[in-house]
Amino acid sequence: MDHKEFNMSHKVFVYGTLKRNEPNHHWLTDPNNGVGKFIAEGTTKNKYPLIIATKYNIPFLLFSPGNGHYIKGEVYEVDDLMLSKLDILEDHPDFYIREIDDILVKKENETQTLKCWVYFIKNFKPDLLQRRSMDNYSSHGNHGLPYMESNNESTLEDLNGA
Ligand code: PCA
Repeated sequence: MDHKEFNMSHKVFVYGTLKRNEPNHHWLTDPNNGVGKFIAEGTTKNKYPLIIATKYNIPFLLFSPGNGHYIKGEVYEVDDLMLSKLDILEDHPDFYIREIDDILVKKENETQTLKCWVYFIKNFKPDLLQRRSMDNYSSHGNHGLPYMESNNESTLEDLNGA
């Protein structure tokens, strides 16, 4: 076994712009960011609200377990460098907060539970729970709210109601 394999010790479940064909996916495939290896499609074991919010149409998984939907996404195996790059993109822990959660993955007719890192929003104004939530994000969906790049700081206020 080579050393590269040894280093790939983190699993990350992505549900938003990091998925394939979404606007931030290139972060996971850029070799300068380290290793990001697609493992499987998966679904959260818990329900959460997945919404699009702020004027930049950013997808957010609200940490409100039991509300919303079982969320569909993709599991990647990443190395230390890639995890640190994703933390920069998501501005963890100031914007998104990375937490371990159970992700269900189908493998040869069996369902496995994988412990994965997931980027949640924990500090949000309660009225975001009233928004329409979805189970499968795409920037190009028929919601008509395509993702726009932003400076995370400028959107924090929007989210917290601060
Ligand atoms: N990027 C991360 C969190 C939300 C987002 O747009 C993801 O795809 O999981």
